[in-house]
Amino acid sequence: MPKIKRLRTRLMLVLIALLAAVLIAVFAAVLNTTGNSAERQAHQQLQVGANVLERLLALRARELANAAEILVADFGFRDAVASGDMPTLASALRNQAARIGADQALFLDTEGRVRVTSQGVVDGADDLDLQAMQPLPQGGMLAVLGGQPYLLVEALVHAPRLLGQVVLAFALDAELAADMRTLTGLEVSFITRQLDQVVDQVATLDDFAPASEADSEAMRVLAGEHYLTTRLVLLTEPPWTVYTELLSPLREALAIFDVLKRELWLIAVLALVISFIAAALLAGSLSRPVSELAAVARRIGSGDYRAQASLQRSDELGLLAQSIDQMRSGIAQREQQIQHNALHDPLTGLANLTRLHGRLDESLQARQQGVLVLLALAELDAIIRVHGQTAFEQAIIDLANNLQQGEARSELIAYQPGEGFFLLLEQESLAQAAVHADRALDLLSIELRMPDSKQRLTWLAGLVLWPQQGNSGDELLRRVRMAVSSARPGAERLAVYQSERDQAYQRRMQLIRDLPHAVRLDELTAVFQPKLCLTSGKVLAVEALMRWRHGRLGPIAPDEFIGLAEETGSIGLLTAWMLDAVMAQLQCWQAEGRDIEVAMNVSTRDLENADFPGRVRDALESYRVAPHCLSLEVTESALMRDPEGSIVNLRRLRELGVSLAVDDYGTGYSSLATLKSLPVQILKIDKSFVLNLAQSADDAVIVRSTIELAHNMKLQVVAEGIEDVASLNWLREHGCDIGQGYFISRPLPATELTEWLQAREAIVTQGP
Ligand code: G
Ligand code: G
Ligand code: MN
Repeated sequence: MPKIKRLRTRLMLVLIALLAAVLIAVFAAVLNTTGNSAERQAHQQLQVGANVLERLLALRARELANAAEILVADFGFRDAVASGDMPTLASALRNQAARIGADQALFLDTEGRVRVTSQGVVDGADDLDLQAMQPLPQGGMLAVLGGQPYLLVEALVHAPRLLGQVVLAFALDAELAADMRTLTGLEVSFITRQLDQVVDQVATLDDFAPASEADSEAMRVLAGEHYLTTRLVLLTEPPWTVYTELLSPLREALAIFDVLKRELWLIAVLALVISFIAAALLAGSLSRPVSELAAVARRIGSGDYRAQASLQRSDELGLLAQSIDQMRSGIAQREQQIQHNALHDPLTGLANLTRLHGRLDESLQARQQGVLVLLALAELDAIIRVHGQTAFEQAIIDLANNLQQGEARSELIAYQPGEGFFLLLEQESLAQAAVHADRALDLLSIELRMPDSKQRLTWLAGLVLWPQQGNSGDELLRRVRMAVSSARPGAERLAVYQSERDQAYQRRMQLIRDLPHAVRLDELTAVFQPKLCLTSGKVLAVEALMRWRHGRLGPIAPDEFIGLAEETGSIGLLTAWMLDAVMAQLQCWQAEGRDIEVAMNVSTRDLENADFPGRVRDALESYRVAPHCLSLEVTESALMRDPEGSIVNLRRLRELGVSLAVDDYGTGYSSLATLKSLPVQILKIDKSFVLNLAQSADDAVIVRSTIELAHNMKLQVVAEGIEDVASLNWLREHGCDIGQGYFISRPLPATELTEWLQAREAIVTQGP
């Protein structure tokens, strides 16, 4: 937000600063021109004033001159002069002076002495107190009389000879100054100086003080007022100077501009206020939609796609709003897609495991009950292998549609590649769900038609009930998988989860996980069980059997882990380990000079492996063990599973000189013909027939015929599982070649077995 605020204030500041600059410029220009024009006006006024003064003096001079001429032309006056009638002269002078407004009227005799003035007859004869005199260009003279300036005119009195002269004087006094002021509107002063001493001064201004003579500055300040001045010199006769100073007050000239200035100020203030408001509005109109858009963008960012950037504007901001709106709907669409993808299987469009998981958890939380069904294909790998992934996926899509149409009652149908379809049946009992699942199985069990083949798909169903059989989505999923893994094609195609299986399953999983590490962790050992030759009573052979002591679970029976190793492919590791252990033990016994045969068990996986015979040969060579000391036992069922496949390896093993035995004979359903075609020399009758031999007539029949049969096929017969002396004797009597069983000895670790053998040999050599 601070950015936006700055944009707004910046806009306003720029606009107002611009306006202020313009106003200042206008003000400066106006002040400048008004100042100039005021000065010019004042100047003109001064010029006019000066002219007026000159004219006034000229006019006065002419009036005085006329008055003087009239006076001296007057007969009576001349007569009075001639007769020396002074009182009459004085009265005539007074009358004339009064009539024309002269300040002085004088009569001077021919000697130039003052005899009569307008005030009266002068006693004696005074010289005129004239200090300076200079003719004026317009006529008349300017003179300083008694330290005061006067305008003088004279006229000679002839009667007919020159009798004297009349002088009229007009003072440049306050009265004249006041007249001038009225006429011109200027402040007027008359100054009389003797050198730089002001001898006389009159002025219309009270506070007037004359400037020094040198100071000819045009502008003066008097009593706080500005004046433009000009000086008009009337007389210069050193040491006397008379001049007039005219002052034109600028205030008046400027006063007419005051209104203009006031109006200008008003306009400026108004303009500033209006532009401030306008700028605020404009800035607001820019920044408001911007912050609106920013708010919308923020809401979109936080995942709220309902926020609509709807600015009804046709400018760039409107365009931006439109674009933001498009972006919003685009993002919303894509996010919806992503959300959909996250919760749905892309192939079928059904819910995926994540969604199913969520729904299960929800249902559990809501304390509801229901059944989860997993519908899995029985031979998934084989079908994909045979028909190809594409055809399989097409079939799955069709099946998904079938299910959706036929399974309207299911709350949720999910699909997980590699696993199958899940049905979530809420509020259903196990029995209802079973019916349901069965119908779904029928829907799914279609015939897969290929151009050259067709195959009916076999589906299995696993069911788990909640909340009784699990209280989390995870647990339910794990258990429904377990349930389906225990279902079998046919009557058992529907399996409900059972908890004991769960524990067994867990253990199986752990064993499968840990098997590959058993070798590295040194958890395997080999034990050896003697095989007794029933004719000679000697022990010339032993069977090596593997033992696994699991780090956490303790001893694990081979019946449990060998099968798992075969299923998961770890058997190769175990066989390799066993081969090593057997060879090392054989080498050991050879070194002791004990000539003994060791039989080890191999699985079908080993026989399927083309490298296996080579490995056996290498082991025999590297341990320098004679091949006839090694015997390999293969269970009958393993042999029968793929006789043709194993036969090549069996032949190669046989060619090495190793002897081969059919183990657990009687448990598989081997045909005599196949048995005959295999390169085996030994047949081991399964212990299930031997354990109860002495008691069971049936077993006796089987064992006896097996011995006969084997002998007919030139095979050596071994009976394992001899647990009592009766069985041993029975077998000896019926021609069995070799016996093996707890009665003779349990499987023993190598050292114990060696001791056992030594103890036995001691008895045999001593003789029974
Ligand atoms: O002796 P015991 O009950 O542990 O043997 C159980 C089964 O495990 C027997 O069928 C036996 O053949 C098999 N078995 C024991 N050791 C090995 C072995 O090293 N390799 C294979 N493949 N099977 C073995
Ligand atoms: O590989 P084969 O299935 O042959 O392995 C022999 C199995 O039989 C081994 O697990 C061994 O421990 C077991 N066994 C050997 N002798 C007897 C016996 O007398 N009684 C019983 N119950 N099992 C035996
Ligand atoms: Mn065996």
